[in-house]
Amino acid sequence: QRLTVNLPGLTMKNPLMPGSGTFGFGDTPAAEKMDLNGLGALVIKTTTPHARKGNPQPQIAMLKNGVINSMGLTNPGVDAVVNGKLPHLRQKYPDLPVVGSIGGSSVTDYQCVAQKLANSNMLNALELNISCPNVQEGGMAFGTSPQTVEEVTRKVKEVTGSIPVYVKLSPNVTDITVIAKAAERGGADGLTMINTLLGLHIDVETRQSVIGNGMGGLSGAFLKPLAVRMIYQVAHVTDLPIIGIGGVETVDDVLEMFFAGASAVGVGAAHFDDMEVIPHLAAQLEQRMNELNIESLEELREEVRNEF
Ligand code: RRO
Repeated sequence: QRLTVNLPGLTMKNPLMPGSGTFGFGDTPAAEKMDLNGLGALVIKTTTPHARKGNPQPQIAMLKNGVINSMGLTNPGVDAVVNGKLPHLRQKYPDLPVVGSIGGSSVTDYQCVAQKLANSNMLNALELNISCPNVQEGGMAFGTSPQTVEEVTRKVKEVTGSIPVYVKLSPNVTDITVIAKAAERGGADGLTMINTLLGLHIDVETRQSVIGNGMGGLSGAFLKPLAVRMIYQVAHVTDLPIIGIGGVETVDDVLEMFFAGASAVGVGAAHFDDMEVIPHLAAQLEQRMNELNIESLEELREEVRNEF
C-alpha cells in the first residue's frame, strides 16, 4: 500500500518499471518466464512507423562498469505492435499498466506512431523517445534542441487525446533544464530521464569498437550520478512528474532517485544481472523506508518541491 504510486495515466503497485527495451513487448524469452505483474508498470520497446532490423552485430557489449548498446531501434513496426504484440500482451496481462514508446525520424513519423499507439486503447501512457543515440536520422537529434523538443512534443500531444505523454530526455546535452522546459511548453505530462550517454569502447587487440556500429549508448551503475544530477536540476525547475532512470541497482539507488526529485524509477541495465530485479527491489523497499524514517515516497518529491 505504501509503495503505491499514482502518476498521470499510471496507478502502480510499486514505483518501479523497466527501461524501454528491457522486455521487448513483454515477449522476450526472459519475459515469457516471468510474471510481469510484479512490475509497477511495463514500458515496451520504442516503436517506429516501419519495421527495423537494427544496427550491425554485435549490438551490445558488457563493459567493466556498465553496458554499451547500439541496438538501432529494432522493432517490428507500429502496425505489428498494435495488431499483434499489444493484443497478446493485454490478453496475458489485462491489469498491468503498460507504457508505449514512440520513435521516429521526423515529426510526421512521431505523430503517426503516437496516433496509432494512442488509438489502440491498450496503453495507459506513452513515452516520447527523442533520445535514442543509435540512429543517424532523427532520434537523439530531436532531443537535443529546445525548438524541436517543443515542436515534436506539441505535435504528438495533438494526436494522443487523453493519454499522458512522458518525454524521454537525452543526457547528451549541456543544459538539461532547457530541454525539460521545452518539453513542458510543448505540453508534456511528465519526463523520463535519462536515456543512454553516447560513448565508444575500443578493444586494443582488434583496434575496433566492441559493437558493430562503433559508438553506442552507455548505461549501468556509473551513469547514476549523472542521472541523479540531471533529475535534481530538472526537479527544481518544473512540477512535471519525473520517472528517474540511470544506473539503479539497489534499493538505496531507488530512494536516491526519489531524493533527487523522481516520482517513479526505471531500471534497465541491472536486468543483465537479475531479470527479476524489480520485484526483488520492491520487496526490500518498505523495510528500507522504515529504517530511514520515510513515511511515503510522495513526501520525498514534496521535499524537493519545497526547496524551489
Ligand atoms: O534501440 C536502441 O538502439 C536504443 C534506443 Br531506441 C534508446 O532509446 N536508447 C538506447 O540506448 N538504445
